[in-house]
Amino acid sequence: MENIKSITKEDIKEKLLNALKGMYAKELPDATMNQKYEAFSKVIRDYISEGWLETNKQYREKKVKQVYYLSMEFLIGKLLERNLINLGIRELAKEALADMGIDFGEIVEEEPDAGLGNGGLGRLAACFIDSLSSLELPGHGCGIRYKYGLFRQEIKNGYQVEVPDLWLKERYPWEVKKENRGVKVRFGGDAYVATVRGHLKVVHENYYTVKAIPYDIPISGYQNNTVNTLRLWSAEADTDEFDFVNFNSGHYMQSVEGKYTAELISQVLYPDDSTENGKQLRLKQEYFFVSSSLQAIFNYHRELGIDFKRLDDYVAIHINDTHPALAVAEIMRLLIDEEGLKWEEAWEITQKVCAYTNHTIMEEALEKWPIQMFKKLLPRIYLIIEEINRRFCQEVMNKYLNWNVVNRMSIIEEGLVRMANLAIVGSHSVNGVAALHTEILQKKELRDFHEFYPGKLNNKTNGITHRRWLIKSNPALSAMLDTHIGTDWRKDPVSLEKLMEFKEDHSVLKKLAKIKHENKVELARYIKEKNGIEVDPNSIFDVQVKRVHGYKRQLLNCMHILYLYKKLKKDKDFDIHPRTFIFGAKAAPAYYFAKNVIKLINTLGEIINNDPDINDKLKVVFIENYSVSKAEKIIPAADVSEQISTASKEASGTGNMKFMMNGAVTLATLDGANVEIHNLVGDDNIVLFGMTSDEVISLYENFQNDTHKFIESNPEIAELIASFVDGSLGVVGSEFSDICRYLLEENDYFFVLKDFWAYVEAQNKIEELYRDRERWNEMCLVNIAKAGYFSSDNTISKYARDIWDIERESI
Ligand code: T68
Repeated sequence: MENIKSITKEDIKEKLLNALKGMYAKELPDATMNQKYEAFSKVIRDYISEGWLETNKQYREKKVKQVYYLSMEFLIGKLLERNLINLGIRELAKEALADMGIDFGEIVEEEPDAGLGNGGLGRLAACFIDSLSSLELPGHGCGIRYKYGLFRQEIKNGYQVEVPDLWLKERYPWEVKKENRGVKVRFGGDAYVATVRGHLKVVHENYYTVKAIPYDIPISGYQNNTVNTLRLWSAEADTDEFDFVNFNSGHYMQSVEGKYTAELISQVLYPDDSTENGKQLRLKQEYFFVSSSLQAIFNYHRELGIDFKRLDDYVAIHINDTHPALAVAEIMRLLIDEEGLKWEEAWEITQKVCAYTNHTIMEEALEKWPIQMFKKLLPRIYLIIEEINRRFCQEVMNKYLNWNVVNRMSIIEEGLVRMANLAIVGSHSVNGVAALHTEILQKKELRDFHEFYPGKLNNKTNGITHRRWLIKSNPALSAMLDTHIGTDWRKDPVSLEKLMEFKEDHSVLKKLAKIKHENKVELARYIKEKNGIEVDPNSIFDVQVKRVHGYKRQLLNCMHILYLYKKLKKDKDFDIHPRTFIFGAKAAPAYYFAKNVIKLINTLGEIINNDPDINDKLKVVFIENYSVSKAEKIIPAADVSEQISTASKEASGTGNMKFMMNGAVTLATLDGANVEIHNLVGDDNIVLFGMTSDEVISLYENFQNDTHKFIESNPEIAELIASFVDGSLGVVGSEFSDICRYLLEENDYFFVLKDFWAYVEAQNKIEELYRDRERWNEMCLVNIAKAGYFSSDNTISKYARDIWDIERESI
């Protein structure tokens, strides 16, 4: 790999020694591993800084249009090795460290995982900023510097226990605090329209302010000079305001709240994935980072001297899910209150600047805020939203002359502010994240809007960065690809397709199988070390890693495992290829059903792994604290990728793409991006099962409480459910009460039972295919070859062209 900065090994070594001296006054032998990691990261950051300065300089001088990706979450994971790869010095650095007696693996392990996200949505944001830099596109991330990221999961006696994630315990070498770029965000107070010196003017007074301090993280591109910025905001008390504004005006309680609760805002990431959490602090977080990001963007462009009436020539704002939807109102506020524009002018610009991505159709994830709470916390913003809504409803009424339609589309309705409606009305583009998802939005969930704004709703299928999910996590496969298809795929992942030429080449197929096997050996070693479980790398590694949720149906997987177990118990000669079922999953702390599923997985593991009758034909492993780094270890070792959500419910999925890129075979429902995987690899290279989204949707339309009947006519299923409560799993009957309630009282809302037999059949097919190893290896090859389509570079190129209208800028 070329080393673009002409960095030498000697240079690295010298700089590392100097950094240790400068930062800790230590010589190498006395430094702790953490000090070595921090000093080494500082050296690497300095290499990146040159490009960072240059990138910012060029953007500023040329006044290029830049996109700001506003997201509550950036699940970036570890950065050190990523940065080395992008600088083109991974091997060189390894050698330099080895010369100094430092193990590369150990130093890399020292880095905390920046877990500033829940799951897919946050990881997507991380892949997107990675692609922006690698494609030399001017684009940055804006988010929150949570003091505590997603909780760390410990498993105690089979249960999930949540422990705070102290990722900032030591200093974080990748960030740069920019004290002088801080801004102030206003909360509370009173806002009203008044006549000031004969003019109508909006007054906002008696508010308290919170200081927002940016911490910038450089996001380097792959072997180019572009270094964009991930800007994360941290909340601090605004002591000036405490003393002078609120206190003197008699708002004692507010001032105290302002002072002592300010820091709470950026304290912790909400651990709810795909569910709404209507807490006031959450709304505060949302406005805090939206307002600070936009104020900083406005300050920057004011310094540049641009005409704000042409803001859309310089700026694109992306609203990642509804969490930053307040951007619509905040831009209006800044344009009207600060820049003095008229409403109509401001509105036209706001719509041109904003774009919104929808990540779910799940009703419970759609953010809605009670008016009273909203008004109290953000009175000026509420006034703006009211006016946006008044004008919008008028337009809808003019078109349809129908109150029902107005009520359905209104931003404020039934005492609630609907954030999705605000985002849609205020944006020029609204996109879904996979073809099927977008189609469902167009035909169902957002049908009224699709009709009202033809062309606004579009699809951008998600993607993943092949730099982390192949180059970094699977070096052996990457090297093998270089040998056979050359290195073009590293910069142009679609050219992975060249691998298709080798579809029938036995030696290439064998090499692929060998790499997979070695990755499995590695994972088996990890499992032995962490879980104390012996797993056989020759067994099928069948993996489901993702958040636990009813719709993702880990329960279906568990019921199949139980089914196999029971069969083996009844018939010791039952011939199956040995399987290792691997799970990794966090449950939202208050989602009791999900926690019950974790307990079930661990209970199955306990009983099956230790049952001599099973003779190692089945193993069940739960990998604690699933995270980006764990995913990097697990995914390259998977044979089977479980993507078994209830059709129509998983907007896209991105894990599915990572597995595919690493040569796992997808076992899937026709949901989210699985549909596109199927289209790419064809019937022969994926195993599909279950109801289609149309079938599921029509079942929901005529939902029948027929679960009991179904169980009665399926004695085998009845037997499986009975074993949850009859003590045969070695735990008391009440242990799985949440699961039983879900199946029996909530009528199996996600159709685990209805899809059960189809799933069993699909699993049999997997087994049959795996037994024909040549055929299986061919499937792996096709999956890798077609995975380039899902590179986030591909996705981001489309966002840049169709939504943001930004161009490549070589540095
Ligand atoms: C996921 N959504 C989708 N939400 O479920 C997944 N939600 O299908 C898709 O691939 C992915 O987004 C990327 O588009 C989420 O991950 C959240 O994490 C979330 C977080 C807070 C509140 C609500």
